[in-house]
Amino acid sequence: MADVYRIFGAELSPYSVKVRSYFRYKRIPHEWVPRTVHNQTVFDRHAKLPLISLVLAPDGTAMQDSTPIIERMEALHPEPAIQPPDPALAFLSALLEEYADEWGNKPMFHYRWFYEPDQESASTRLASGMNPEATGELLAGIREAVKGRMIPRLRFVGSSAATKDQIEASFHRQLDRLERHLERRPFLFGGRPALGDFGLFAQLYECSIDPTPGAIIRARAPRVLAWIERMLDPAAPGGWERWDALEPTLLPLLRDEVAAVFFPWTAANARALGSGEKEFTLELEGKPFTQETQKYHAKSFAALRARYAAVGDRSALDPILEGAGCRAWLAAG
Ligand SMILES: N[C@@H](CCC(=O)N[C@@H](CS)C(=O)NCC(=O)O)C(=O)O
Repeated sequence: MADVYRIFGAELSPYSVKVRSYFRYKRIPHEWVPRTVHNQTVFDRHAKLPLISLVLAPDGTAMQDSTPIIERMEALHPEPAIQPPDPALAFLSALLEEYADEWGNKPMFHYRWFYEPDQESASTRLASGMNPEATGELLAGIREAVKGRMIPRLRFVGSSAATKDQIEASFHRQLDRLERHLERRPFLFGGRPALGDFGLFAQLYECSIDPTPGAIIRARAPRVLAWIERMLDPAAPGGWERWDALEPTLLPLLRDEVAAVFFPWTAANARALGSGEKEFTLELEGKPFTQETQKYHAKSFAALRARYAAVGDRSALDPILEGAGCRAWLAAG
């Protein structure tokens, strides 16, 4: 048994990188274990789901799913805090994490598996990551198998020729809003990283290491790129900011992405799941957006609503959510 936490993950897995940055920030002794064919047995023994990351604690406890992993570790390692002390800002940070995990994953997955140069690049890195000794024809075969598995999964995130413009417009908007916001601060809520930073950076880090979205980030969002690099091993040089300082550039991200895209999509997914529909369509940017209903997302959305309901005094939070067009989505039955 190891005497430090072991994070089984991959450089190409946003949720793994998110957990790794969290452990680094907290200075929790850990070992990053690239998931390969060589650790299949130990992985299968501990993983309930075939998903990375998998964290094994020194006492053998296995943890999966990045948000609950972070929540559990927070109880043991509360310092440095990853949530602003202001409950309104702490909720916004959790909201941005949810947006990133559930919607921010779409552009990431879309760019990686929709365009050929990205397919080639990602499948090569995934194949050799899982099979470090494979070369030549063996590696080529594994790479084809990876593509054969991942490309059809585009439909799970709703990416298709019909929806690519909506997904890409959202990516550009997200980058532009973030670029403005990060002009004046190193992290989303000021001088130190919050939960929202860990979630959001991880999806964008993956974009930054893929050819097509990486070129877009380099061309139009240098501050976002610098923040992504900071978030790989974050330090906490400064303090938290107040809402009135954050508002001018954080509100546009909440309004134009979280309220305009993420919540309508979330609500449509939850409705479809409730009525047992396998697929749902909603209008985004004046065009239909169709995708398969996602179970996991409805669960995490319910957790977000419960978090909202648990905020004791919402007198500061509600006007912010109202102004951003987010409140009705959280409060509704
Ligand atoms: N909600 C989970 C998602 C984990 C997840 O989707 N992991 C992906 C990689 S990023 C995975 O392991 N996919 C299975 C596969 O590719 O076989 C979390 O936050 O950890």
